[in-house]
Amino acid sequence: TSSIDLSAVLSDLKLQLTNPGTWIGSKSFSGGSAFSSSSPVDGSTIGSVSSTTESEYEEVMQAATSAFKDWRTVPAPKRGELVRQFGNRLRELKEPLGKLVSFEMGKSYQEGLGEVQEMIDICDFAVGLSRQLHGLTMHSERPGHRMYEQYHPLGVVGIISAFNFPVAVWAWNAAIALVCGDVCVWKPSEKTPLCGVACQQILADILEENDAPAGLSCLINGDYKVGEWMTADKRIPMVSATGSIRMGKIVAQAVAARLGKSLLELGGNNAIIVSPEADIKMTVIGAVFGAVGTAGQRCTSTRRLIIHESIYDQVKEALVEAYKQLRIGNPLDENNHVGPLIDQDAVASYSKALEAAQKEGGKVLVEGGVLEGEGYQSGCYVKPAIVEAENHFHIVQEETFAPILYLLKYSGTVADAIEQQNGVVQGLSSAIMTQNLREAELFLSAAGSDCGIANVNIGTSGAEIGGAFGGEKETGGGRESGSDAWKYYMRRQTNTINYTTELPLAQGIKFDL
Ligand code: UN1
Repeated sequence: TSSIDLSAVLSDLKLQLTNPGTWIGSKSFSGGSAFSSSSPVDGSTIGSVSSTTESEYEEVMQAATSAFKDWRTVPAPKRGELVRQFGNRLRELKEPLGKLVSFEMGKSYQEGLGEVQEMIDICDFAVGLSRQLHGLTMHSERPGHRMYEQYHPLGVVGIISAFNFPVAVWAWNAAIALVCGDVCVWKPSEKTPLCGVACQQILADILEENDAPAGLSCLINGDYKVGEWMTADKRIPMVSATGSIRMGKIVAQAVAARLGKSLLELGGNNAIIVSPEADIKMTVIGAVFGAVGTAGQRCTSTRRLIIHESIYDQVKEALVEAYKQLRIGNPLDENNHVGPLIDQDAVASYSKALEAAQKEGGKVLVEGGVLEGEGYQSGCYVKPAIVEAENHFHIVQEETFAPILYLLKYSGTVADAIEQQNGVVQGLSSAIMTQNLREAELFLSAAGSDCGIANVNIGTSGAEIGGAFGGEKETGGGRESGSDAWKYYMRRQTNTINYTTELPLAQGIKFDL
């Protein structure tokens, strides 16, 4: 099971070796220069995609804006019906799409399937939501007046997504945006463009089967310049961007300069606090999956363990033992735990981080290194490493998108551990392992974790779609996916209706004519 039948996957997903990169529903354009997508699994080229040209972008935006005019008046539950069908089609195509994700991005096949499952789940969530886009009613201070609020569709939503979740993060945005009455223009990562084309075609088929406007879902491809057209474009009221803090700052400033809205989901520097009252077995499972799952390339990956000194050696030894069991290799082989990094630039950042950690005084506990030879020809496979470090090290303060786990120590109470956990610029995910109710509740309190996600007795990664996903501080403040994240995809309107023959003014103001 370590290889995939690529031609079967491509044909199931209707992909070619040369694919158009610009799509309005199922209508495609390929005027721009092509760039190729290669697999970090074996280094092979999977296919290529054309870059979107400026005139193609203009066509996309015209189609999207005109589709919005129709879509916004379609009843929300009818919009939900379209998303329901999309979710069902994803159920049918779960295996080939999961394989493509695994092959193009390099995560394990199980995780590729898990990612498609997140798409299916968000579709189900969005279908239910389509009957619940409700506002509040208020009591007016004036007699014979009624006051309430409505949520209306917002417009064209620009989606910029990252390589590490090449299909799910788009689906979180698209499924919610579509039931909210918005239309989507999506720029996937340049590193995973075929996942983008595959998703576009699946949704485009559903649009056609329903005679829905093609411009409801558009795809554009290319480098940061293509992204800049969107961030500068006044026709796009909201840009939802997932990626690095560096990218997020550029997007936020460009969108804010025209007073648009941005929804940012940027880097994390996620820690698990391990209290003296932790269940060690659970801690090891949570920490190891969090640190090496997806080869450490989740926004929610566990980067730091903050361990109480009294159990430090015990946890350390258990981790070293667990790391010995890890099998690194082809992610399509289900015996392997750890697949490749996305590309050789990522390998270089990994190596640099390990060097930097040692220069700052870190002590390597589990040796890293780039793997060579049979099965590792792509040059993207690295060994998960563990380094004993201190929270203030520059390198520990940064998010390195690779399987490097820093062990930090705390003495004192859990409050000291929380201080270290919060002592970074990022604020995405966090966790505590403890069976002590007081520690757990303090961690979850206003004086506890400052992250958007805070877990007790599970790791930092693998959030469910039902909750709002995102984080604070330099993680960008956005919330996607479940809970009431949908509100960001709509515009709120307050309505006051007077059903009397008088016109009293609010605040008791008299204005007699
Ligand atoms: C991401 O890394 O951008 O919580 C998304 C998780 C996944 C989503 C991660 N459900 O780990």
